[in-house]
Order: sequence, then structure tokens, then C-alpha cells
Amino acid sequence: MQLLNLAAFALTAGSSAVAAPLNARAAPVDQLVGYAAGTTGGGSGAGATVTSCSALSTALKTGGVIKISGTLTGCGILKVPSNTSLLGVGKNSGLADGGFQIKDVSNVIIRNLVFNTAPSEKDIIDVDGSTKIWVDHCDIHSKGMVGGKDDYDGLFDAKHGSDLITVSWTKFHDHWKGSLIGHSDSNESEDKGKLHITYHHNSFINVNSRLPSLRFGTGHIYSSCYQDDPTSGVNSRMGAQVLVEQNSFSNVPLAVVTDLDSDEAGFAVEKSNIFSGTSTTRITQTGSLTPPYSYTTDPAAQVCSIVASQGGTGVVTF
Ligand SMILES: *[C@@H]1O[C@H](CO)[C@@H](O)[C@H](O)[C@H]1NC(C)=O
Ligand SMILES: CC(=O)N[C@H]1CO[C@H](CO)[C@@H](O)[C@@H]1O
Repeated sequence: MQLLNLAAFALTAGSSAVAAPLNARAAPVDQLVGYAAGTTGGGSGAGATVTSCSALSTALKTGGVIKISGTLTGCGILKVPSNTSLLGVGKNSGLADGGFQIKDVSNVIIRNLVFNTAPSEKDIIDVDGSTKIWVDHCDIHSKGMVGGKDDYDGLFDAKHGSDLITVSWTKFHDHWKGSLIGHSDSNESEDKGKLHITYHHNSFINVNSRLPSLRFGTGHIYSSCYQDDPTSGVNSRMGAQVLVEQNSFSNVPLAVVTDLDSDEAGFAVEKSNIFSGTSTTRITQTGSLTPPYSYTTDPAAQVCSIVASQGGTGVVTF
């Protein structure tokens, strides 16, 4: 009941960038906001529930609504077709040592799933040439910064002209490479004008870098919690535009940076963020992004506690 009331408040309050009252969450927890608006996945049907890798792999031949119950180990990387929702049952369902490849498709939703342990040299979620993707209320992690940084790939990556993506209320933690958007300095012809992505109400804790790293694209990153990310946070490269607002960065050197790792710098605007501990910024070009949608921020001082309790799995359940 309390959740419904808060959501109703946020919806009526709904115009751009409404700030939360102190000590209350303003943003609704169960709503698609941002560049992926209009993504419907497999629709609203009950769908099929799967409890094994073989059943999941069969269900993925046709797509639709697929509910995963339990932790499925050893599924490898599974391809996801268009018009599909992958939903976790309860708090502890997902994939261990596996992931999803979303390649040359459109309209995919992934919610309430735990991804535990990155497969060797692969991304856990890899979006390639695909549009309309919503990842929400997931917990995506590996084993920490162990072994070599290139033994694994990203937690959530998107490339080759992918577009219209929202990643919300998701806990990213304990890994080397977080989220790479745009994989190469030489992919301008595919990526320029694409790679629009919204990140909100996520946490990035104990992840080395790429939170996200964005080339050519457009990123709106708000009300997220960054803690103990030892190399860099938001990395805008190759003319990318980012708006970084109402986030909390604690011990994130180069929390927002525009001149790292690429031949050309990116653009950034940071506003109303909190930088503490070793956190610093290096913004060499000021950006100009105004998101084309309504959204509700929560204040930087409260986002870590809000995301800790309202992010990840077991909040929005299926
Ligand atoms: C996905 O759904 C849309 C809308 O119903 C439809 O036009 C499209 O053909 C579907 N795509 C696939 C690959 O089934
Ligand atoms: C269109 C374009 O620039 N494509 C390049 C993207 O990057 C790959 C390497 O990962 C090149 O092979 C493509 O030519």
C-alpha cells in the first residue's frame, strides 16, 4: 500500500526531474523510465516457467514471457529472440556462470534475475545490434577483482549500433569490467546517433571501471550509488554525451571523466552529485544533454540506502 501511494505521488508529480522529499523515495520502483520507453518484451501473458538450462534453451527458441525459477548453472551463453521477457521467480532465481546474448533483435526485458559469476572472457549480458532493451531489478556480479582483468568481459555491454536501453534498480558488484557501451573507437559509422542509454537507481560497488564507459552514444545516469570502484566511474569517450546527476560516489577516483582511454574525448555535465573519499572528476568538455523524457530523481545523499533496499532482486517479484 505504501509503495502504491509513493508511486502515485511520483506519477502525479511526474514532470522532469522532480526531487524527492527528504527521507522518502520519490521514484516509482515498478516503472520503465528513460530511453527504453515502450519496450514490452514478451507482453503481459503468464508465460512458461523453466527450471533447467534445457527448458530455458527450448523456451528461448520462441521467446515470449519466460520465468526462470531457481539458479540454473552451466547454461552457457544463450541467445535471446525479439519480443521476450526473462523474469526471475522470487528473490534467488537466475544464472550462474552463464549469460544472455541479445543480437540483432528488438524488444527484450530482463528483470529480477541474479547473474552470479561471469563466464570466462564473455559478457554476462551482451547487447549487439539490438534495440529496446530494459534490464531492471537484477543483481549482476562475479567473484571480485581476482585473476586478470581480461579473463572476463563485461557485466552489461552494448555495441554495434544498439539503441534505446534502460538499466534500472540493478546491483552491479564485484567484478573488473562493468558496462561498456560502444566497443571500439573505430565504430563511429555504426554507433554515432545510436547507443542511447538511461541508467538509474543502480549500484556499482567494487567494480574496477566502465560504470559505464560510453563511446559515441548518449548516456543519462542518475540517482545511482557508486562505492569503492578503484579505477574509474562514468567514462565519456569519442564525443559521447553524458548527463550525470544525483549520484553518490564514494572512493571512485575519476568518478566522471572525459579524456581517458580513447583518441577523442567525450562530453559530460555533472550536477547535484556527491563526491567523497578519493573521488574526483576530470571533465574537459561540457556536455549538452537534455533527456527527452520525464523522470524522477532521488537525492544523492539518499540513493545508496534507497538502492540497497529497493534495488536488486526480491523487490519486484514474479
Ligand atoms: C515482435 O512483435 C512485433 C509487434 O507485435 C511484431 O511486429 C514483430 O514481427 C515481432 N518480431 C518478431 C521477430 O517476432
Ligand atoms: C561500421 C564500423 O565502423 N564497423 C567496424 C566496427 O568495429 C569492428 C571491429 O570490432 C570493425 O571490424 C568494423 O569494421
